[in-house]
Amino acid sequence: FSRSINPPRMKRLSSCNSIECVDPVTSPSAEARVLVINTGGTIGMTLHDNVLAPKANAFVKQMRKLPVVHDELYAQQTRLYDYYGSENTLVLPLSKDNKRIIYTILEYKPLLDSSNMTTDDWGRIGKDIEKNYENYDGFVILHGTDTMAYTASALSFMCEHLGKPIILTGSQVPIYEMRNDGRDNLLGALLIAGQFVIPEVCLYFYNKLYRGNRVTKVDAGSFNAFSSPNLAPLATAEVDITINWDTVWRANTTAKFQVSTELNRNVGLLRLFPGITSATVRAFLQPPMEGVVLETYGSGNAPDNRLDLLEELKKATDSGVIIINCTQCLRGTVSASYATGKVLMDAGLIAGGDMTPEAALKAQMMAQNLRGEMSADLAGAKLCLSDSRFIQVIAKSLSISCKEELEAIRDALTPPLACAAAKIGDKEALEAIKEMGGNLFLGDYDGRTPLHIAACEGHLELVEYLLNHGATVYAKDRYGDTPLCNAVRFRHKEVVKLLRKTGAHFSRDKLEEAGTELCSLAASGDLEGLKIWSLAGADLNETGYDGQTAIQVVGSRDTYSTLINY
Ligand code: ASN
Repeated sequence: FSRSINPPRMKRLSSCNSIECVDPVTSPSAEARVLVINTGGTIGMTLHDNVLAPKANAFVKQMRKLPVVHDELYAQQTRLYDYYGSENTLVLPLSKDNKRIIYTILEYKPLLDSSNMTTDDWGRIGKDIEKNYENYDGFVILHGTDTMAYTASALSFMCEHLGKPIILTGSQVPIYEMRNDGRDNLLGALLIAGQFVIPEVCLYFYNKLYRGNRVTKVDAGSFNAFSSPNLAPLATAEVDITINWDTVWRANTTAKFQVSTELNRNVGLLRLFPGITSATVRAFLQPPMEGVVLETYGSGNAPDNRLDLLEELKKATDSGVIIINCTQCLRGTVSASYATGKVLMDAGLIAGGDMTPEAALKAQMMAQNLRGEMSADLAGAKLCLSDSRFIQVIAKSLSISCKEELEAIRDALTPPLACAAAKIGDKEALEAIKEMGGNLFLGDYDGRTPLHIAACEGHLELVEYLLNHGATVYAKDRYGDTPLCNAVRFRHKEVVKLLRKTGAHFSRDKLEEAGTELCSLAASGDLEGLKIWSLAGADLNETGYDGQTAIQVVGSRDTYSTLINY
């Protein structure tokens, strides 16, 4: 974005006179921004010589004509196109929760049928997300369905320390046709990407949000084209959108988001079948092959009377080829229950658990569950919800016993309890809440999370603990404030540094509006205040409402250099 082309946001909203228009002062969190990367797929295809193929430069024009995905009146009233400097930015009608989702469509050239996708295309998508990461709350990738599960798996491993949602979607019928699934899929993906901090690469299709590395395409002729056989959906979009927060994967890190595009291309997928020859297996395992997913029978079995086959596999693993054992079955896991499975372990294969072959192809460190692609071994799992004495006592006094009601009590009680613990810096209490199955990243009635509170109080150690246990730096409270805003406001320098290291940043609006606040700090000689804003990412050259910068207001070169040398 070029700021010089774009007038500031307040100017954009000043001409707004619609009664639906949300006051940006009282509801600063009312607008969310989503980047839509259109890579192709059926969703934007048209018929050419009786077959479907992508059509360039048509998608945005079509979207603009559909009132359910674009509110032209709001765009005109708020000078959306001037502000973003292009007509590729659209806005959804007001959501049920009074939220506006503004989305910019970046169309790739050429648009691809996803059968043509390569690892280079995955790299391009990853890098575009990395480049635009701080400008958007979430990302939607329009993609063909044929290889969507492969791209979703690859991206899930390429994105390290992800803190925002990346949602792939597409359709089975082009959005240009009267009866189509593209409109609903796009709408659902946009609403989730703009409203929920789900820090995962996901796939949204037919009212369900799945973890990207758990899905596989199961139906070529149904709108319900995908299945996640070994993991329940992360969210369902029925009358309401319900997020299954217990299943959402957390980054648990204080490191910044980055995309790694180094993928090993010397990998392959080999499916066993009765009668497969050892010559086929040998040929497949020849250099430069470095990693193979072997699709085996049932719970990870292969003939234990075919010494010729087993010898080829052993030779390959001995020479350093990594071979992962995945089942051909749609559902279930590889386990060591049969003699026909043990021979594969003896040959040096690694058990792929319940991973999809799509995910297994990309996972580099097989023994570990890197991005929730594999179910944990639950043997010896610790306390579960119904074991928690505290919740039990409350449930008893309310005459509650069923699991759903217990969960409802837990979810209602844990955020305020966790916030109270965060306020007094009580790590042990937070650990106890986590033990009883409570999520430390959920907000209270005002959307205030324990991380917000710890940031206000300046409890550095607790901030670090929370970040390492699922808290997100992108959580916004009811007033649109993030933990970073809170730490700046209460001037906790070390907390600001840690949050910044983890990838926290001010929103684009906040940065543009910061000029006036900075000038006012400068006018009162509050250098400490200016320093902390600058540490949080504010630009001291940003102008205030009267066109002056904070540095001009400070007025002295010495003070200026103190500031910039900070
Ligand atoms: N062939 C199309 C693609 O994968 C299928 C689809 O998108 N429904 O690009």
